[in-house]
Amino acid sequence: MKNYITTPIYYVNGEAHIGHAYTTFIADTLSRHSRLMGNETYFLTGTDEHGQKIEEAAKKLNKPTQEFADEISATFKNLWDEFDISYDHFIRTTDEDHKHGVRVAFEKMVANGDIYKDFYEGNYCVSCETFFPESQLMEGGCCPDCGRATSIVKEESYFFRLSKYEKTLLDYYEAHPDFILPKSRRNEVISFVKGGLNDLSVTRTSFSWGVHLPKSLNEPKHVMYVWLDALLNYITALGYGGDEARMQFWPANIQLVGKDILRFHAIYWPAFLMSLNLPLPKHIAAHGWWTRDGEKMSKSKGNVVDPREVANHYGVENFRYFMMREVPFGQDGDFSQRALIDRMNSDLSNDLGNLLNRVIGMSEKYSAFVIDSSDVAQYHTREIDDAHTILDSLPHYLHELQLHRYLEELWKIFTIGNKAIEEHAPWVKMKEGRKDEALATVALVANLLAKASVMLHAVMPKTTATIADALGFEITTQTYTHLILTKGLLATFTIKKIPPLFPRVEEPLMQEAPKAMREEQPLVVEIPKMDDKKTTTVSPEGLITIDQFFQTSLKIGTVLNAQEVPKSTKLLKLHVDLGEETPRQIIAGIREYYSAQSLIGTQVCVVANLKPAKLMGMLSEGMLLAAKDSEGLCLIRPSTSRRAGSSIG
Ligand code: ME8
Repeated sequence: MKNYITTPIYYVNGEAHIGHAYTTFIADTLSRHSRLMGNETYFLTGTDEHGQKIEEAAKKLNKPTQEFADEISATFKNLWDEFDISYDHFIRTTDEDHKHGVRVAFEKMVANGDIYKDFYEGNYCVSCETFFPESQLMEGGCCPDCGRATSIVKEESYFFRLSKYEKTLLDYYEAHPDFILPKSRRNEVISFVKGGLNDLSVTRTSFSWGVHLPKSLNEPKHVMYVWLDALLNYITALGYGGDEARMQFWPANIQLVGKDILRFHAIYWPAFLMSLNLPLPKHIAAHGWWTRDGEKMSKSKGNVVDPREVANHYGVENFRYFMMREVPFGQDGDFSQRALIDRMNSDLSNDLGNLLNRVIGMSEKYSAFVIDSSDVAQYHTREIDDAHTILDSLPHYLHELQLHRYLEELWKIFTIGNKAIEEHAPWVKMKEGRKDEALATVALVANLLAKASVMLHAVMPKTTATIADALGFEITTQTYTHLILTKGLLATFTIKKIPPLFPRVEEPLMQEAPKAMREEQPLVVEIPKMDDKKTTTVSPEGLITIDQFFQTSLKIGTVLNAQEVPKSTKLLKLHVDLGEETPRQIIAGIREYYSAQSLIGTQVCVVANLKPAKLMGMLSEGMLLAAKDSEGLCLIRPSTSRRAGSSIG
């Protein structure tokens, strides 16, 4: 099966906030799940770069518009790359092949008789790039969507015959009850269309930052209305109007949007597609808003939460889990660190983390890290059956995009596991000499963890890969088929001991003040300096020999404890296990990037043979390896956990 999944393309009038991250996380989750099931999947995201709003934002900064768009578009792409978003294509509406595709579509609409020329006069909101009829304006002529002042615009314009599609659209909604998800949003679209559709002005002459009309029309003053240009990205990304090989992914399966732009996607977009004789997407799915103190978060209001900051402090996958688990799809949610911490401590640390630790611990004690599933069927069919009743119900929630329910149900698998351990108390059975029974319970729980990890994989890809690695298997389409579809067990597990995956978080880790209000401080990483006199000679080309390299002892360390250094904004005091008798004390200048709490239990790379130095009166017995660029600093860590003291090189 082919599965095409899209996010909106985001405006480049400011950097991404957690609202954008939310849509993108959901699309990434659906795409990863689809791939895991073996479907041919295409996941599209990108940036929307034309229109008066962008032109004005660039002007304010005295920058050429293209340069401004390049910069902001790159911040979105970099963030998604940093978050490991598995998009197949990142489209920009300033891409030449997109502009070409838009012109081809426009010509086709003209040829179909759906476009005509006239004059437009109306109240235009630049921020929303939308005309509003007088009747919809708020007091003082303000925009009903964003509350800003609108201005009267009269200009020559081409129009799209939206009114012609009124009845066809209503018939379509009727015949496809799950075209708009959640279903609760369907009525609002239907009543809007029933209220009557005016033809849509689809070109502008008042500014020039947009796709120019096809040469055949000889209208150099006109540029395309930004929403026509933007919506068409979903097909130009597949090569529409050019190399159309990827058009086989059309129609899209799920087009995710925020509720703010549902009207554009559920009314204009289908009408454009009908005009182009293309099939409509299967679902337009609109989620709610993330608010801050009850207000919609938006770039223009400046009340945004920075997703990178949340991810740096709490971990991107914990953050992702939280967003999907906390708020029912379609409803609004208020972002709070407290709610995130509660989810991490109760769901991740208590339910999932503890269960994993218990399996690892018991396998170490009772069976030298090897778990055999041979006796599970004899002692635990009930638990396995219960788990499969839950697993069987999951596709339904995914189909309805009820991700919070999906996760809520999935978590019941951990409850079954934790309960089995309490009820069957393997440690008692071991004492009583009933080793087979004890080991069967451990194997039951290992299998439950394996099954649940497979189903959690799309939400927390790296975390579940680490869990699978600790249990000695890999999450693939084959293991999905075996563990979930054919309800199989893994015959044996060879367990790896790993540090706790979800250390508890006690206090909020981020400062509450919005980003813009915080004092920017330059980073000075205070690290012990090499003793100059001891530095070995380096060749004129700056090359060193392998022996010189090996004079540096690099080791993996596990952070046992971490604290803020009083009176320092930059330093953290860590105690790091390097596999030696006593842990090392290391003073690191990383406080602006990492909270003390988030480091405990994690692994770092340490320069272990530096001459100890004193920082703010405290002895530092090593240095952490980190990478730093204009975006910030990140610690270098092993990709899977290693024994403390393992040498690097
Ligand atoms: O509308 N809560 O771009 P945009 C949840 N370029 N999601 C939010 C959000 C919030 N507070 N704020 C934004 C545009 N979003 C057009 C789209 S598509 C052809 C053109 C998410 O940068 C949500 O998905 O304003 C919303 O629909 C989208 O970002 C709007 O991003």
